[in-house]
Amino acid sequence: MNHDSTIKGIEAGEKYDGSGLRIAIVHARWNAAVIKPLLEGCVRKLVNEYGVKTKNIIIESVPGSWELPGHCQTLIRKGYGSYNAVIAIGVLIKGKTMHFEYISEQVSSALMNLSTETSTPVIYGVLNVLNDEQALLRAGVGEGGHNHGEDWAAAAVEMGIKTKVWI
Ligand code: DLZ
Repeated sequence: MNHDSTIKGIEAGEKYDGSGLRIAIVHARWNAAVIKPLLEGCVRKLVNEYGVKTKNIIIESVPGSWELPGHCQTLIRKGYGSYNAVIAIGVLIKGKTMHFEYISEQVSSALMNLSTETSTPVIYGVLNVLNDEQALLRAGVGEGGHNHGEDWAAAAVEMGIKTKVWI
């Protein structure tokens, strides 16, 4: 029995038009074998399903997940509100030390604070997993996997549009 299989996931909702949006993606380079399919799935969905123009998708990388909040903040501030949403992508895999717990907690809070303080949707594309297998399945690699990068694209477009109405 596959204990990873549950009823989790976003309900299919309204189909949003992302053709007028500018989206920034900041991804970590740690665990690149997982980051790559997540990033590809995310961009593919933004372009093919939501009509976001390739020229309006800005992709930057940082060394690891720890650096995600700082660089997302830089882009939001230096971009002077020109990004309708920022997607932070990282993969944290639990090891034998407390490293995972410290980074995971801090990065999560920092991304949430950044989003609420700047009124810019910051999409939480950080996987916090116990092992490589869990990470790969969530990047759509392997049987029964699902690419969470696609869900982050959907969240970015929906929140980008919803926020645009108010700002
Ligand atoms: C150091 C480190 C470790 C051990 N594990 C990960 C990880 O699983 N995922 C990740 O994104 N980054 C990891 N890093 C790197 C840190 O996030 C950070 O880049 C460095 O500590 C430099 O600040």
